[in-house]
Amino acid sequence: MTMLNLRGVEIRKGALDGPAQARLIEALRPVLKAAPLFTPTMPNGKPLSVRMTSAGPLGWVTDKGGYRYQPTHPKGMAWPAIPPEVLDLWHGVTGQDRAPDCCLINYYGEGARMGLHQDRDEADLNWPVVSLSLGDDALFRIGNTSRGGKTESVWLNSGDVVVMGGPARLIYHGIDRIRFGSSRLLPKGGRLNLTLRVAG
Ligand code: MD3
Ligand code: FE
Repeated sequence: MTMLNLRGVEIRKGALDGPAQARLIEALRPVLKAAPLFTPTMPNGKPLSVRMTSAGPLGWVTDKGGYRYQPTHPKGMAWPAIPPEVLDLWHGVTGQDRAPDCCLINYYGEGARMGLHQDRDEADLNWPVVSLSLGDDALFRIGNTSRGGKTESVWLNSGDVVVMGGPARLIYHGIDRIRFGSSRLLPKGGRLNLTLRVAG
């Protein structure tokens, strides 16, 4: 495994091998069945290109009511539990005893992207965020703790883990594009990104 540190954002290239990635996809299958991906909309009504769902006591949603963490899927049911394989990843990477209460699942189909933003909807911003990339390659952009200024980009591949802690926790970041069809991990192509957080 090779490690890269960009502005305090720790990128663990190849943290999960092929079989471990396949096991995670299997573990996520019932989660996606219980809590189907939906298309979130910005508070202004504009849809995001990324589809989302969550696992755990809290999930992140955005709609005309704004951005927030809530205990239910937009269709009304509780989010499914975070699979043990995913919790193991969090504990292994962070060394924290406390479990995350949110696993946000982002799905990038062809042409999907995520604009530069900060993650600051969590109650305590001192907890780290752990991200796992599965499927197609994605061009990840890292900026600064305030808007504007120079940015740096790095390709994230399937099996890469990103850890954001300390001052890097408040860095602007986004996904410019994916290389649709670059991986065969997901039968329909695209990219799944899991972000693990202590949100509540
Ligand atoms: C750097 N997701 O869900 S994951 C998000 O690939 C999000 O779907 C992207 O940004 C994705 O909020 C990027 C890597 C990541 C996640 C959170 C961060 C990088 C971060 C928080 C602070 C700094
Ligand atoms: Fe983010």
